[in-house]
Amino acid sequence: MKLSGVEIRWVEMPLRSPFRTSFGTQTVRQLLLLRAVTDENEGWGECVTMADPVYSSEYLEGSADVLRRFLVPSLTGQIDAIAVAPRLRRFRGHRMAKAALEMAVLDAELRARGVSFGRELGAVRDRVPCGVSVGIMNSIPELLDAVDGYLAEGYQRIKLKIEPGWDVAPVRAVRERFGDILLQVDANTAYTLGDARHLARLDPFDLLLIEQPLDEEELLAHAELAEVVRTPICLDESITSASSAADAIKLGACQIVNIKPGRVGGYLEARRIHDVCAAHNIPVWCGGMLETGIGRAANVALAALPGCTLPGDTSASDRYYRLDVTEPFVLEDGHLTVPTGPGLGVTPLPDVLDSLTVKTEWIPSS
Ligand code: OSB
Ligand code: MG
Repeated sequence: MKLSGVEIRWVEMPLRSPFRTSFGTQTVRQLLLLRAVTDENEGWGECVTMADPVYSSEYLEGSADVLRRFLVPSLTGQIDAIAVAPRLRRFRGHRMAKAALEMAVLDAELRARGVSFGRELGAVRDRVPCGVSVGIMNSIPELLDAVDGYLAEGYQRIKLKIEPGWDVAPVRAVRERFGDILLQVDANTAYTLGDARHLARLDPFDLLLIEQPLDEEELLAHAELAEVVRTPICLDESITSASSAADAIKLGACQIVNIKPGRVGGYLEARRIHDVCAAHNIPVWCGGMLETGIGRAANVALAALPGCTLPGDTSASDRYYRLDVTEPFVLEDGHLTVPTGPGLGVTPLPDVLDSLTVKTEWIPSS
């Protein structure tokens, strides 16, 4: 396959409600959609960087810049998806930008071959159970209302964003009000090892896991924290590759892994992390970055792998957006259906995509 170039679209999607985490409040999801044009087919990719470098060091304009100046121009001559990461390896970091480019090339290739993402990645289910990530709220009653609504819609697992000052009380309130639901928390690095005793106060609430309590570089501290708290530790930000996942497991820094394809450089590396974790009996689940229907299609395929034994942050389109760029993903009986068409199995609706696009740029690959 030969790549002629990539069209980057700056897309702005108003969120239905503000999403507050320990790293800030999102009201509009600004992201890049990539359209790879090859001699065989077109393929779509989604770059999950946030506008600001607050979740990880990557950010939207940085991704656009590295794609324009270094990544896309490296994909000259014959190229297939498996060769993308090796070609881009000499450029350090920028995993989300690399992931988006590999995704677009993989989609083009799979569409040409008539193979779906699910089949290519090794999906073993035709639908996946879904969880929902609930942001920090202004008050406990407001939180209980939000959780109540999501449970009524059928979500099978609730994840609460926490930070110092918003942890034990909201967890207790949700546990007391809703009883025996699947419940977990995500701190997005908001704590230090000095908070270990405080975090152990979450133990009585039988959480499935606590996600990324400490800084992304603090693997040893996570292992020490695991000696103090009973709640299983799950890593998100710290896991950037199959090799870092293997290290974290060996160190005892995590008992569960959140896999986000963007964070780890692509869906092919995401599958390797899945395999490493499966070999160590470490449960994994598919995380989310407030994706559009493009990223969601691929995430739902990943979530259908055999080792994804916990519900993921793969919520329906209407949890995020009034208008998605694809036909909406709709929750049915707490599940989303894994697309079966070639490649992602979905494409952006041209008029909707145009209405959400604020800028377009064509990057030739040579
Ligand atoms: O830490 O999992 C996270 C969203 C943006 C950045 C980081 C995270 C999240 C979420 C939302 O928790 C997951 C989703 O529903 O897409
Ligand atoms: Mg997280």
